[in-house]
Amino acid sequence: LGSGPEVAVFSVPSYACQRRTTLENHNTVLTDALSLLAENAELSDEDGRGVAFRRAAAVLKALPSAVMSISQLSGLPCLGEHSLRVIKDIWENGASSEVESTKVSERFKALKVLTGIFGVGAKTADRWIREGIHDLHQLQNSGQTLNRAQQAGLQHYDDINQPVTKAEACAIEEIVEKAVSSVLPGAQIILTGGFRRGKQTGHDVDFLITHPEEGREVGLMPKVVSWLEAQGFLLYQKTTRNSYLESKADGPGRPPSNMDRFERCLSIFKLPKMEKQGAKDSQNVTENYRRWRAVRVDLVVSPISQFAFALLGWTGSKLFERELRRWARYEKGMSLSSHALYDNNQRKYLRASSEEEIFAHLGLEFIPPSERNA
Ligand code: DCP
Ligand code: MG
Repeated sequence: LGSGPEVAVFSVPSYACQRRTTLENHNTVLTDALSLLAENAELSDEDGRGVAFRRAAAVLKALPSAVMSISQLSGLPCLGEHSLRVIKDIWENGASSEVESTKVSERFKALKVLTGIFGVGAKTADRWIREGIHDLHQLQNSGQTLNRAQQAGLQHYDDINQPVTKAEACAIEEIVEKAVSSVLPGAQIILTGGFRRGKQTGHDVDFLITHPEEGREVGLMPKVVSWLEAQGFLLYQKTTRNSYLESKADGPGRPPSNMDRFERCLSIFKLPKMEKQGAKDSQNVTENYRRWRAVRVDLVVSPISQFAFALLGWTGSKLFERELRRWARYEKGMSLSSHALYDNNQRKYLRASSEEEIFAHLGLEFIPPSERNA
């Protein structure tokens, strides 16, 4: 690795929402390392450190080529002392000792396994680990009471931890489309999340549902869920109702949290296996042979007046969303959520019927979904 002045110095703006980040990543060794440390921090209730590592990884993801020397990094934003130390370690020794020791640590491995259960977050996993539970076997023998989500999560653990393919996402889209058009003709659905950003796999499938006439979407979710249930497509579902209007009592521009308040259905789908997969599986041990597999699916219903905000908020990536909100607040004095954009200076909500308009309100160049992979 050279360090001569002949190597171009990279320059990127500091907010991820000011940058174009495609899925083409020229620095995967470095970003994988930083992402693992971010994940470990997030699982350890150290969100601040987690975001710092995520931001550092995102800067490297946005570079047009592989980093060849430390001098190229000098002008880059978001690379703190800790992240730089990790990068240097990888350069000098081929690997980061911190990353390698994290990977093999019992605590990290246990946190990964336990939070791999749908319905189990970092807090629950941490409590179980303190009680001596490190894996699924120990959990099952522990006598811990599991809620309905966790029971379903445990039951379908292997399926849910196997990445969802684009083909499976499309198959589910067809099913949901049929459900939605059966219960409310004219209603529209759109695939959001990672698949909208062009990813070929994901941990779940995210959909946004709306109707072009405001108000017609009210009561839609229970009908969609009933249709899916009657057709045998749901292994688990939990619907939470819309609570956005209630939250307005909290005052404009001060959302109680980053969580949005749409009517939302967290579900586990029973997806009939597709031809190719069925064929592959039939060679496996017969007791594992099933004609379906479990897939995590999120459904969200939005009124058309909030649709652009919901679409922007549900397309991700998570860091891109976080950066949009940070940009809005600190650079523009605005509050952005998946429901609305509030201008604290003008003391009014700014309407938008497309993502393009929201970027324009925020004074940002429009970044298409495929370039929001920060
Ligand atoms: N999101 C949100 N509020 C939530 C959950 C998610 O605003 N309570 C947003 C941020 C995510 C997007 O929705 O970018 C989709 O969430 P996922 O966790 O499914 O993330 P991805 O789809 O980007 O990743 P994956 O491909 O792993 O599913
Ligand atoms: Mg997703």
